Amino acid sequence: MSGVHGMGLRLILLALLFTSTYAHSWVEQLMVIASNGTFVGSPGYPRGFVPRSDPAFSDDAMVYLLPPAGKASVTSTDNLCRETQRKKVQSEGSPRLQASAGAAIALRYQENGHVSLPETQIGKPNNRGTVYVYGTTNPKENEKLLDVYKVWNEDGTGGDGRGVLLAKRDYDDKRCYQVNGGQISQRRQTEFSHGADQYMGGDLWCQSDIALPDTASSGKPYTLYWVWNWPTAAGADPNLPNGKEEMYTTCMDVDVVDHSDSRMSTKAKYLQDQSLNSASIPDQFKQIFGSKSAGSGGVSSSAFVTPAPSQPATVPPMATVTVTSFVTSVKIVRETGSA
Ligand SMILES: *[C@@H]1O[C@H](CO)[C@@H](O)[C@H](O)[C@H]1NC(C)=O
Ligand SMILES: [Cu+2]
Repeated sequence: MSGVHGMGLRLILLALLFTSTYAHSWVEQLMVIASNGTFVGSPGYPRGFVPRSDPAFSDDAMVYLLPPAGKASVTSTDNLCRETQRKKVQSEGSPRLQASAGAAIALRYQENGHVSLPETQIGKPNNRGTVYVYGTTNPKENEKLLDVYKVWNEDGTGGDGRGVLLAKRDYDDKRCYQVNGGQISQRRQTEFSHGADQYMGGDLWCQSDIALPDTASSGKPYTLYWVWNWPTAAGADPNLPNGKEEMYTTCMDVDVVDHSDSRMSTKAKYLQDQSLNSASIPDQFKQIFGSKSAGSGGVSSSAFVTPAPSQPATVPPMATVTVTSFVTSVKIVRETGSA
């Protein structure tokens, strides 16, 4: 070890190398997951989607930060959806996902360093924040975050009862990475290698895998709210002695269609050996099916309550994470302060 001085220098170099690629996250794409765990059909997109290939694209076209800049806390007037996502409007060329009631769906997003470069922001949670996915057939144009977030529940009895909590997921799905020089990315590039594809390039996008309720009516849109809680713990960052609230959302609709082929089947079985370009996340897939095959009735609404069965062989235990690496040792110091 070259000591504290060398470590500090390395941190600065890492920061310089990676700040330009640093951006926040939003749902880039929705895919239906077949009963073998593979994505099928055509992608769907959030409301008002601006693809990265669009000349009008910038992070600002898709990012929605809460509380808004300049405010310390979320308040009752803060909208859940960014202005361009308050109405059920799609951009040309970026249609809604088509899926049947009960279908499993992957909400795909880019980690942009939030998983692979934990040293760039201190005091963040070990799981890189928690994603809450809410569903409703009765959305409001001016839906308020605090009427939904941690209010709607899996039984649909929370708050005004218009919606349900479909899933609660770790932001880090334990596979995803941005291609960069950080040790987490380097390790995952080897462990979860895949051919570059038209959407992800060499990166591997993250997922929140959920299931639509079996009761969603065909012929109608079903609304999903993706809410990522990414707080800074108090006391971790000298510049933020009280910590910081920080959340991001994406609002989207799915056209519920009557296709039996995208309906989840109880004889679903995850194919262990499949291309990562179109594979759902095994443990999230099992959580969805665990509650389905258990015949709980509520199905997706209770998906996350069912304990995840033991991880399949393709997901290495987290114990393989090296604790001797620079990145990890810094992370451990910071984790002691996080919530
Ligand atoms: C998984 O199932 C889908 C839908 O039935 C099928 O199109 C696909 O080929 C299957 N994947 C593999 C790897 O067999
Ligand atoms: Cu960010």
